Amino acid sequence: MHVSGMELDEVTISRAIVSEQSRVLLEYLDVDVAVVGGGPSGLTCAALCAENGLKTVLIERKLSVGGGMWGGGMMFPRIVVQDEAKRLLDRFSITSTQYSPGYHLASSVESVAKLTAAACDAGVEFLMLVSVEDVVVKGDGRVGGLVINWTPVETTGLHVDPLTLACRYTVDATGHDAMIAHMVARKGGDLHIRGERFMWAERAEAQIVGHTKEVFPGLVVTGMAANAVAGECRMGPIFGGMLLSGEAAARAIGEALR
Ligand code: 48F
Repeated sequence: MHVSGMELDEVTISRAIVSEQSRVLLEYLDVDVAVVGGGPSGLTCAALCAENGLKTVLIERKLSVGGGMWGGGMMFPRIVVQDEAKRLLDRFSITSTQYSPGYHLASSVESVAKLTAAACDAGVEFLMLVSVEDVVVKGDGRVGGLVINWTPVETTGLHVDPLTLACRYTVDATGHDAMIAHMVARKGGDLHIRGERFMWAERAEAQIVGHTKEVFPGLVVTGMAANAVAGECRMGPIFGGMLLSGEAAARAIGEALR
């Protein structure tokens, strides 16, 4: 096959991919912010950190970002956002319509796409199919790095040692499981995880920004991870709190690193 009279060489294609991603991986082994989890809160946080000029990497264990947003509510690909967060839909150019006063409807597919596009435009780098399996905590008592491995290594149980990256701040955006917070607590870090509570959308949404904070030196929690650590309720397919929490996490890190 000829494109513009040029012969395509498979090895050149391979070399381009491997050399560029190797360069990116080397460059991003030392970052300002490592966001773990590419759901709505993680994408929002990463996009805003990068917009603030911070070198930001987003680590996602799956093949695609978006987390629990794609599925909307029970696979109906629509999400609801309340008045308080409507400005964030607008900020990311996500189309919405008012369903009834205070309830704004958006497509979950468009929401994931536009949050992801904003993160890309801001300069976030993505490590896909990579799982965080542990944290680095040294004498200063801070989470100063993350231990990463390919997700298929984890899922197949292969005995392959991981690699490590350094970060000034880690964001636990891993959703309901609050994976990073659990890693810290399990290994003896002074972090008490209260565990997520019942469905109560009004309460969960009202409290989530308050729960978005540095819960252990160097570790900020956002999204459902923030509510899980705080012993707060869940909210189902209303997503305003996820966007507001991602924004609050980026703000907290920006202030801490200023
Ligand atoms: O679950 P998720 O979408 O987190 P979120 O931003 O949003 C929660 C909502 O989707 C929904 C809700 C809102 O009403 O309740 O559930 O808090 O996205 C979490 C992402 O983290 C990835 C996971 O694959 C998902 O995409 N993840 C989880 N553990 C790891 C990870 C890990 N150890 N390493 C890398 N990525």
